[in-house]
Amino acid sequence: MQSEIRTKLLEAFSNANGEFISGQKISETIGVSRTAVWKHMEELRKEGYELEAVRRLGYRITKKPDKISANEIRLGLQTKVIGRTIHFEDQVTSTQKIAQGLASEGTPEGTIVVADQQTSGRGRMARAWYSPSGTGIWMSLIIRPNIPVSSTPQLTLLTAVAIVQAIEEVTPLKPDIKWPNDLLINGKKVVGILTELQAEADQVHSVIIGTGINVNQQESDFPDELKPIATSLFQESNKKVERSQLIQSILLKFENLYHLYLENGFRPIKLLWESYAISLNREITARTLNGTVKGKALGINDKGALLIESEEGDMIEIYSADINLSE
Ligand code: BTX
Repeated sequence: MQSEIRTKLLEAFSNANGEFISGQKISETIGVSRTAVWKHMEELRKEGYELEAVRRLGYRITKKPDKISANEIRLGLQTKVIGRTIHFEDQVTSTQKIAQGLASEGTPEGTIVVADQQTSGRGRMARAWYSPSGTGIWMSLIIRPNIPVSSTPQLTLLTAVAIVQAIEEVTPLKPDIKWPNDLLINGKKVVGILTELQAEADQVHSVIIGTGINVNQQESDFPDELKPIATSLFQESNKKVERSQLIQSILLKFENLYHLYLENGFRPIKLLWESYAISLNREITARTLNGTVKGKALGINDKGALLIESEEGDMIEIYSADINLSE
């Protein structure tokens, strides 16, 4: 009951778009007494909301805490499918693990799993992803596209474009994409993407796209080994970013690009991706499970693989690797 009132209250403020709403109107809309409204306002204050109360005008929210919850993400979310089912937890081992369980149980397409903190966040090839509380976005999205397994790397690239667009919308920053899954600002990693599949033969059951974004960390918040290679949106812009707002923007950008992809194929996504990529037309070293390739990155093909012209002059397609850019 309590949380239902809270949801309605936040919804009323969200619909008011920053304008004042009278105590009377709030009490009518959510069906509680004016004394109860006042008590709930006090609760919101304790949670870190800043409220302005003006006689005769009523109340308005002037600042929301940077706290993420299912409600914060849902209120004001403009998508139709993506992010419409939200699983939020304060602490999890890995949102990927929870998303895999939900995907097997048949959760609707577009379900997201978001946590404030991960204790065993993971990157590719069993590497660890540092995911402390209160500062980052640790999120897994479940989708069920009707595409062959071989096309699924394209979704990592699509996600990277969606996140760049969202960061550009919410902050003054312009991240670069380093193939296949890193977003960098001033050469340091601010976002990592991990795409995992549930598939059988060539039939994709679900694709689970994990996104880790360093949002409000200061340099001292990173462990020493990450300080030289990692950064956050706050470090780069000197402005705190409201995580739920960035999540909403990512979900909307993703939904739009995903429609474009399902209707028109990978080509438009490829063009967008290339416009943000820093690894193209440069000498790179790609470390793959099968060895190291040195050469010039020429572009990506229609499957999303990186095309490298090796030092020996061969054209090589790479589907998974760690890339070093030569200076
Ligand atoms: P990756 O394998 O490309 O990158 C992992 C490497 O990045 C690590 O070995 C380390 O050097 C560095 N690293 C670790 N933590 C951070 C960090 N917070 N910021 C910058 N660099 C870091 C990238 O893998 C894919 C990461 C996906 C993370 C999301 S979070 C939500 C979802 N749940 C989950 O367990 N993983 C995904």
